[in-house]
Amino acid sequence: MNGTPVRVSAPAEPYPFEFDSAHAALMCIDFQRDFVEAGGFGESLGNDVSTLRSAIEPTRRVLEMFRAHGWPVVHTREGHRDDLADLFPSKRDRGNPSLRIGDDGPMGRLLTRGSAGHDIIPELYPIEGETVLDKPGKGAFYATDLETILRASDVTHLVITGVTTEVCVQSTAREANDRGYECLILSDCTGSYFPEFHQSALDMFTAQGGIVGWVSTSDALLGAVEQASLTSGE
Ligand code: TIU
Repeated sequence: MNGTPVRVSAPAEPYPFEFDSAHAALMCIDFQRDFVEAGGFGESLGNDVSTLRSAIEPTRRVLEMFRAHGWPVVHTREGHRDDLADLFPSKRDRGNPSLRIGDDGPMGRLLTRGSAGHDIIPELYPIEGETVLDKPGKGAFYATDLETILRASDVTHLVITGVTTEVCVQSTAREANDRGYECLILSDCTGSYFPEFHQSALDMFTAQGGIVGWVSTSDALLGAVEQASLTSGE
């Protein structure tokens, strides 16, 4: 709809997250088959990937809401160049895994751009007009043009979803916070292979008055946006 911008106040920890829709973007971090589906990179590290699935449906609802309003969406994908020239040996060899990044798996080469496993899951697949950002690291700002993209459209507030909570979501949120962005993580739209790490990461985020940012839920955000839209007559 791309109508008049609305002012949203979403219930959140440690206090309401307020933003002007003209300056907000949705981040969907690394919802890739390699992390969420069997046979991918996440499973090659010994993880039970089914633990991430609960984040998909709430994220789909939030994504639909951003699309309905015409608000910007950025999808990220962790992965490496075909020739692995951007893959540090430290990342390739850490943990001495049986399958390494770039090796062949059931969904093609693990965490390598162009392979089926590297792509985004069908449930949350990007549509035309949405940004797809490839990143070699855990944080989405490291070695990417994300900051330029956000500044070019005057984005100051980020709603963050994705996997995994304490790895790529947390790294991205911390990088964003240090760059002056106001960040809201939606707890039910993120997931970890370790439920206790999921909770700890969220707790660390909001402690000390919101030292890194805010945490809320998909329902709380959707309700707040609906309320704001009604009030503005959008
Ligand atoms: N292993 C794990 O929890 N996560 C990653 O390797 N990457 C992301 O979080 N995307």
